[in-house]
Amino acid sequence: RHKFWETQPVGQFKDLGDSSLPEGPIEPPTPLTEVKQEPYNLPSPYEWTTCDLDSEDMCNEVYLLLTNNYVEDDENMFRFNYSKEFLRWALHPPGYYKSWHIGVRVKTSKKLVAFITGVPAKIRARDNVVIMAEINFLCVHKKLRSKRLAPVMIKEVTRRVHLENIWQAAYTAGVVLPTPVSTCQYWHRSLNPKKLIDVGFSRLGARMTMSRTIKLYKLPDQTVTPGFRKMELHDVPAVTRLLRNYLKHFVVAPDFDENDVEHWLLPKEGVVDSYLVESPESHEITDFCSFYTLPSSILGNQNYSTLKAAYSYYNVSTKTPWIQLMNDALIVAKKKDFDVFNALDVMHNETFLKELKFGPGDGQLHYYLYNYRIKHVLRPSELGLVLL
Ligand code: MYA
Ligand code: JJ1
Repeated sequence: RHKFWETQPVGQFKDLGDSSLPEGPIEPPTPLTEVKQEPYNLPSPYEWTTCDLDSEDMCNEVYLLLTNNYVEDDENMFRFNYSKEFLRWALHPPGYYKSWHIGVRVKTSKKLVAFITGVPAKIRARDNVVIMAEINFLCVHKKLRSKRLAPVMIKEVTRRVHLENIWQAAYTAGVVLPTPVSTCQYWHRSLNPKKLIDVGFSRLGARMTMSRTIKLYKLPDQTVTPGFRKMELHDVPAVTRLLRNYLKHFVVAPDFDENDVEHWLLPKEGVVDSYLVESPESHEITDFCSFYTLPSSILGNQNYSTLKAAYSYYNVSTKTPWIQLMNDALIVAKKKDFDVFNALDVMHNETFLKELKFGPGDGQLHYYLYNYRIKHVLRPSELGLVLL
């Protein structure tokens, strides 16, 4: 069934019920001298390249490969369209390794035809903080699919991660592989229902007209929570404390320090937006919400080429009720002209999704760990991790 994944240190389907297997690393680290020193062999027309996203030309090549060949929905109507600024941000966190940004070129033409990346992250699994690689942006050009390039790319990124003495990884995928730590559902909140219906992202509900639908999804022009404002650089220590306390509730979650929070959560125009609630009396930071910008190309529509989507990122409520906090997030997203606000059913998101008129999508997201066993499949609400 899974000729490649059966050979890898990941939870296997046959072991799913077996609670005698211990939680933690599946195999021990090997001495660094035993890590293969040369890259894996690619089929002879292709060669490895390390992608420097600081180079405008390289970043453009990666951007175009992903724009034309990355993840689509099950009916091939939409394709993720990560911006260049987003890719630079996603791949340059504190302590990143350039060697983990891996491309494949055609030797003769030098055309970039495949890509995979890792970035380092500290991730807590129950009581253990583990340095891991977060693997993302695995992409093989449409014309080179089903040639078993993906397993070679995964082995090569694994080798380069091992060379940094890191032995675990976290990743997500829309497909089922051996074996999910958790399976999450995408939910969608219409902000621009007319456009969403026109492009086939959503449908007019039964017994609904367009004008009733537009009214249903209307939002106030201004946020309602006193002290709700954009996050600023001086908020990093307070946001880090708030977020660290919140993420303790989950079985798997990032272990963010102030440098991580500055990188991942300080607002970056067109990439990531973060808001917080500062108590007007005590000036305490009591609540936080954030979302990232990930448009999708609309494939084959006469009138529209891009769907502007905001994706819920990390949110914390201690004083402001969840529903009010996230309704304010919807209000700012609407003001910024997003068409839809997407969220997974991770963390405490279930407490606001239905009430705020999110509806379940047709997509799921499976979470995986490499070389780390979690004893039982987790409920999405036990996950405190959002990958980009
Ligand atoms: S998820 C996003 C993945 N990208 C896309 O969906 C974009 C569109 N699709 C493509 O570009 C291709 O279809 C891809 C596969 C590249 C996905 N994750 O080369 P093949 C297995 C892992 O003939 P292709 C993301 O970026 C498949 O089960 N494995 O297939 C996270 C089969 O193995 P097996 C996948 O279609 C990535 C083999 O590949 C995925 O031409 C995390 C077939 O290879 C997938 N999404 O190319 C990667 N899809 O026979 C793992 C298919 O065993 C990281 N396959 O079933 C692991 C940790 C590594 C670091 C460890 C450090 C310690
Ligand atoms: O966006 C997704 N689905 C949309 C569009 C469906 C178009 C036809 N297939 C969807 N729309 C319904 C919205 C509606 C709004 C009003 C309320 C009710 C709901 O369901 C889906 C997620 O649902 N997205 C995808 O399928 C994209 C791929 C997801 C897997 C991602 C893998 C990520 C790789 C990570 O590194």
